[in-house]
Amino acid sequence: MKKTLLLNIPLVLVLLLTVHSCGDAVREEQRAPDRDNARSRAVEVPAFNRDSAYFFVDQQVAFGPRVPNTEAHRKAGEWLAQTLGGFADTLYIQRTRTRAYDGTVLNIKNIIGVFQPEKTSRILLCAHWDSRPYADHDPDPEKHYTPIDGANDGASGVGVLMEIARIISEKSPNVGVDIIFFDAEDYGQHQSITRPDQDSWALGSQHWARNPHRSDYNARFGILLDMVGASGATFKKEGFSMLYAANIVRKVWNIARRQGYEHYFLNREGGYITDDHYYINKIRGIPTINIIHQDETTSHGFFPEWHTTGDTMEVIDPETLKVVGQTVLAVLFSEN
Ligand code: AHN
Ligand code: ZN
Repeated sequence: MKKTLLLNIPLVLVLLLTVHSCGDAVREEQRAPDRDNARSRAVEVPAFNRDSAYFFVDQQVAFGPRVPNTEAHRKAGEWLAQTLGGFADTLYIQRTRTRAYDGTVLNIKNIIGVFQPEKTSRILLCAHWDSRPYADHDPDPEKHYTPIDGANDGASGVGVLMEIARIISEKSPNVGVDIIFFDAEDYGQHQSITRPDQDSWALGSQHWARNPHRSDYNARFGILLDMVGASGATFKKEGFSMLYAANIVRKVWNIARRQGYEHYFLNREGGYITDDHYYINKIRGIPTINIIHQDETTSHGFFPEWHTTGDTMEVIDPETLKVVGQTVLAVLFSEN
C-alpha cells in the first residue's frame, strides 16, 4: 500500500496519484532463501538504461523552462510527482513559499520518494528540478534575462535519478533509498549583481535541511547529481564534498574506476561549489557529495553552455547519463 504524504497543510493541493504495485515482487524476492550474500551482491547490479534516462530528461525539458511561479514549472512538478510516486513506496510533497534574493515570493515544492521506508540504513540521492530564470552567461547580452531549458543544469540529474527509481522499484538494494528532487536551486542572484550572495542559491534544499520530511531523518550518506548529462563530461572531486565526505568521494570514484569510467570521474580535485549538498552537510550533518561537471577551460568553470540558452537537449549524451547512473546504482548495491 502506497502513501502520499502532504506537508505544510495550508499550502497543500490535493494530488491524485496513480499508483501501481511494484512492492509485491520486491517482497517475494526478500522472502527467497538467502544465498551467499557478499558474492551475489557483488554481481547483481542491475543495468542502467541510458535511453530510458534520456527520455526522462527530454520529458522534463518538453514542459519548457521550469522556473518557479510559472505554468511549465507547475506542470513539470506534477509530472515528476506522479512519475516518482509510481516507483516509490511513499511520496512526500513538501510545499513552501520562500523569498528569492530579489524579493520575489516563490511557490516551491520538494518532491521526495522513499524506497523501503522500514529500513533504518538509508542512502540519500538528490538533484534539482527547477531551471534558471535567466541565461545570464549567454554570449548574447540580449538573452541575459531569457529563461533556460536546463537540459543539463537540472533535468539531467533528475532524469538519472528517475531511471534509478524505476530500477530499484523492480529490484531493491539492501539499503533504503530516498530520492529528493529539490526546487529553486537555480534562482540565485543574477550575475550582473556585483556582491555575490551564496545563500541566494539552493532555496529548496535549504528549506528541507531545516525541515526534513521526517524530523528524525538520517542517512549514511548522500549523493547530489548536478550537470551529469553533457557529452564528454568530467567530474572532479568537488571541494565541499572532500571537506565533509572525503570517504564517500573515494568510494564513488573507486567504483567508477572499476567500471572503466575513469575518463569521466577524474582523480583530481575541483573547486568549491555552493550547491544543494552544502546545506545538507552544513545544516543536517549528513555527509553528502556532489557529482558535478567541472571544466577548467571555461571562464566560469562549468560546461560551456552553462546558464545560456544553449543548455538544451543537444548537449545531452545518453552515454554520460549511463556512466553516472550505473556508478550510482553500483554504489547502492554495494551497501550492506
Ligand atoms: C554558484 O554559482 C554559487 N553556485 C552554482 C550552483 C549551480 C548553479 N548549480 C547549478 N546551477
Ligand atoms: Zn544553474
